[in-house]
Amino acid sequence: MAEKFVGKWNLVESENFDAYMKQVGVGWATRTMAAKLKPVLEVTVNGNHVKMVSTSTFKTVVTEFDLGVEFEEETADGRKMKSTFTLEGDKLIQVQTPVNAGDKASHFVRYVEGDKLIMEMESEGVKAKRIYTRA
Ligand code: DKA
Repeated sequence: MAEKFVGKWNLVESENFDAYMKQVGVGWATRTMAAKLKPVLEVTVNGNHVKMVSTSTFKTVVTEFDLGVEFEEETADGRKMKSTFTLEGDKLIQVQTPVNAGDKASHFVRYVEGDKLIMEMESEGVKAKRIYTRA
């Protein structure tokens, strides 16, 4: 159930995020700035509808979708993507494919373990992990 993800979460750990950003084409200046950010993520769920708001000093990114339905999103660094989120057991899976040639696809797995929300990120074998705790 997506209800597990509901609430406010603070980023506390980030592993290999720079390598992931480099893989998907984020430039040096944005990577340097993004590495220092501690976003707050707020998740709300209404039936099949999920809203994720990530707030940081860089920008606020709102990702809103129905489970199982593809939608267009723009990443924080401005890449245009098509994403589909599904629930597989307790895991929220996001498959992200680029709209524009040359951009890279990504696969994200989010799950809650105790008071932690874990986000595993992957693009063409380059993996990263972001860990949030309940605010
Ligand atoms: C997160 O939600 C990570 C989101 C990854 C965005 C891709 C790269 C953005 C670069 C500013 O914790």
